[in-house]
Amino acid sequence: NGHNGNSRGALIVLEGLDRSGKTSQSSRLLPYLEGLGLSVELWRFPDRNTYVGEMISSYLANKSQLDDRTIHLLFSANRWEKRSLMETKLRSGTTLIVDRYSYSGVAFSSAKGLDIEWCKVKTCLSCYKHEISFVQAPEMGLLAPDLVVYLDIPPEKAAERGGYGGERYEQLEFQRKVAEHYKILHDTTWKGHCVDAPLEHATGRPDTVDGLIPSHPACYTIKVFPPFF
Ligand code: NYM
Repeated sequence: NGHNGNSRGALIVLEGLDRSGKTSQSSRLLPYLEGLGLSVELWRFPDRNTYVGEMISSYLANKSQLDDRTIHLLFSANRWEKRSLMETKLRSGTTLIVDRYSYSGVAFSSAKGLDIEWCKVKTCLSCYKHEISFVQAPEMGLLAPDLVVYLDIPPEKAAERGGYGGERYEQLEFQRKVAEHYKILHDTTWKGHCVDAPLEHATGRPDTVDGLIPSHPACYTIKVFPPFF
């Protein structure tokens, strides 16, 4: 019923480690949702097609060096530059499946151990734990997802899948840290929220996760989280 003019599209986010299967899952989810008669688009962050995205891409390819905070803010800026188009699409009834979003921003940057002092200077809002407050702050005001699916895979298994592509961050040791930080997000920020199936308002299908591949070869479990912002 995404086409009746009144209902907006749903913002569905897929998160997980590198090689966790987000791309396979999103390309599976797309035809599934289209089959339900919805208008759907597949997005991903970083969006490398913008000027900011080019800077990110060059950093990831080790062709440029950037301070950890700088790249953190570029990832966030890359979401901000797509925000209004995102809102327009959702309001016009298009459902967006987004491969990575703010959760990647938080998990990857905090896995690098961003400076806690700067974090304190930037926040003092006493609403989030200091370790993650700075990295979350630039995300405030972006559109909250209706559904966040975390593809939980052991880092060792992800590393076995056809190897990493050689970009920055694609190393087992670092991915282990990222997994820990996704878990910290889950145990702190996400804790206490309850899933109220907001997708129901958006598409009438609270069970959209059915479109994913639960028994995808390898061993992740799919966790569904509510949005944190
Ligand atoms: N990444 C992605 C971040 O560090 N912060 C972010 O905010 C986002 C969206 O970029 N290793 C990292 C995760 C990945 C890398 O993503 C490139 P992909 O999905 O491989 O294009």
